[in-house]
Amino acid sequence: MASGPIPAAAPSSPAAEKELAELYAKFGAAHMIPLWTQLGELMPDEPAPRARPHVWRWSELYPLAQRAGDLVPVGRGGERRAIALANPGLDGMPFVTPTLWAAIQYLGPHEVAPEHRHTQNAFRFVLEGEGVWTVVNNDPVAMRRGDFLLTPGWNFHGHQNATSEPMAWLDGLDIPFVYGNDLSFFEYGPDGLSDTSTPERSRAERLWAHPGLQPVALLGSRPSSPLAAYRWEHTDRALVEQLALEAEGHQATVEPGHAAVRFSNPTTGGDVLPTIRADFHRLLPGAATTPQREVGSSVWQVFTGRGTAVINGVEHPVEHGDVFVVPSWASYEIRAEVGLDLFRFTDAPIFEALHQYRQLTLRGGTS
Ligand code: GTQ
Ligand code: FE2
Repeated sequence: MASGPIPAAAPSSPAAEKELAELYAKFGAAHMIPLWTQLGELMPDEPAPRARPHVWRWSELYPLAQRAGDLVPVGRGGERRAIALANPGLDGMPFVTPTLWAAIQYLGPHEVAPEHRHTQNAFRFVLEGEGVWTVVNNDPVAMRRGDFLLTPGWNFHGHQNATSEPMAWLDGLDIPFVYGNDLSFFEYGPDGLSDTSTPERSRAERLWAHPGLQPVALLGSRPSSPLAAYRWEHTDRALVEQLALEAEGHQATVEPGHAAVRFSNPTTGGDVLPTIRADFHRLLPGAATTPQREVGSSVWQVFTGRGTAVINGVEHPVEHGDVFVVPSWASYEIRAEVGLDLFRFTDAPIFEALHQYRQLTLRGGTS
């Protein structure tokens, strides 16, 4: 760490300097560090994240994942052909932010990723393609374009590509949070999948995917959503309706031309996972989000369209599949050039639960 300012009462005579140097040496030997040399670094006036704003281009991510599909087998041990997006500010760790993991996972024709479970919470978001079933807690869940799928911590899960076409998707997990706090437990499941059937609808959806209706046999709040799949047709329809209602003069959108939905846990109305928030945004051509800052970090993926992510005043053009990261307290704003659909996930539930959450709307611009 950089050393901070010398305290006002620092002595100046050569003898005093020598005594002071000896004191610092003894601090070091005794594994002690004085606060006054660290204050600016440890307790900045406002968040000074090491994570950097960054954009990963789908046009670069996908071909590299494809190449991994050709060269690297998937199976027991490595478990997944998942390639993490590594934030350039995080010392070469495979972390997109200090709390979040984002990876592109690729499964070739008829490949199987074996079952395991871990305390890390996970989701999948499908940019394009179909044909993989993720088996969560013995329940096969189809993965298709635009779907948002959950794998809450400690559920056994594996994936199966039941088709002759490859499929890739975005994984999000709280791996860095669990790693940084030494909370990881992991267990292999049996080889192969517990259920190789390929139903249209999972048991989780048959139980939980009826708007506003909870099965009475299973009432009670749960820390993670029991709804394993949030289908694109529902997300899309909700956004279409918000924009239609806005056009009819009703209050339905976040701001003019910006519709958004939060994926939520039907047993609580809260976030889908204890550590991860996820939502989906639609901007009409020319629309923009209000510039703001929030603590914690977020990761966005462009689903369709084209626009600009302005992060800390820097304009990043983004399009289909591009992933970008907004570090803690960075100012950000999203502008749609053409109609723009975006998926986003954040670590906000962690910081809301700990009463550390803060957000600031910047009406006068992003500077
Ligand atoms: O699909 O089970 O990207 O366990 C990282 C860890 C995916 C998975 C990742 C995992 C998985
Ligand atoms: Fe996993």
